[in-house]
Amino acid sequence: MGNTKSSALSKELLEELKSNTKYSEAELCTWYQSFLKECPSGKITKEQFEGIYASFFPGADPSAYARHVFRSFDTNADGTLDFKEYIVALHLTSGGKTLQKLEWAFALYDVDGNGTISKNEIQEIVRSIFNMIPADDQKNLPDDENTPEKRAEKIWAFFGKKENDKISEGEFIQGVMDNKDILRLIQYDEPQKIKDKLKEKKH
Ligand SMILES: [Ca+2]
Ligand SMILES: [Ca+2]
Repeated sequence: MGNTKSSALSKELLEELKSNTKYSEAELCTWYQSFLKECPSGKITKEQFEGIYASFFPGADPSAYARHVFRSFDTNADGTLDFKEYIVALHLTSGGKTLQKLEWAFALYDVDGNGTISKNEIQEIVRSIFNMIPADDQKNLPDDENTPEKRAEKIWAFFGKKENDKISEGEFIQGVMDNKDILRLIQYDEPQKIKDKLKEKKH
């Protein structure tokens, strides 16, 4: 820290990020500078990440969802998000390709990271999403998806699974691609707003 090396992106990382995202070299370099300004250590901790979510959902409890999102972005599982993981996250949630987004969604739902999704894992993520929906909006949800249990049940039934079955990554991606209704049920739309706000902050 503090030396000139830490304030510049390495060539390797720059090339890697350029080829894996839609961002230009200039954008990446600018973001790296603001990233270091906000996180001088070069890493975002889970607490900081939860704090960002909390600030965008003053009337709700996004902490569980934020923890799951954090886990899904922390690809090397070291408990922090470095610049690379942060940029991949930004790319995925703002403009990534559908397939990449669905791979990420699978990782989000695969809570224990064992490569399949169980019904419990669906329930857990859906519950964390519900914590972010204001009570007033929950009242307007359709009757068969207005509780975490019902919504999880609906998703599970769509995949045609029995209670103790598992959903593989391939099944998950294909299923969601084939059915826009399931896509709507597995996601929470609000994070796009968060991304927009984060982007505003950068300019
Ligand atoms: Ca990490
Ligand atoms: Ca799993």
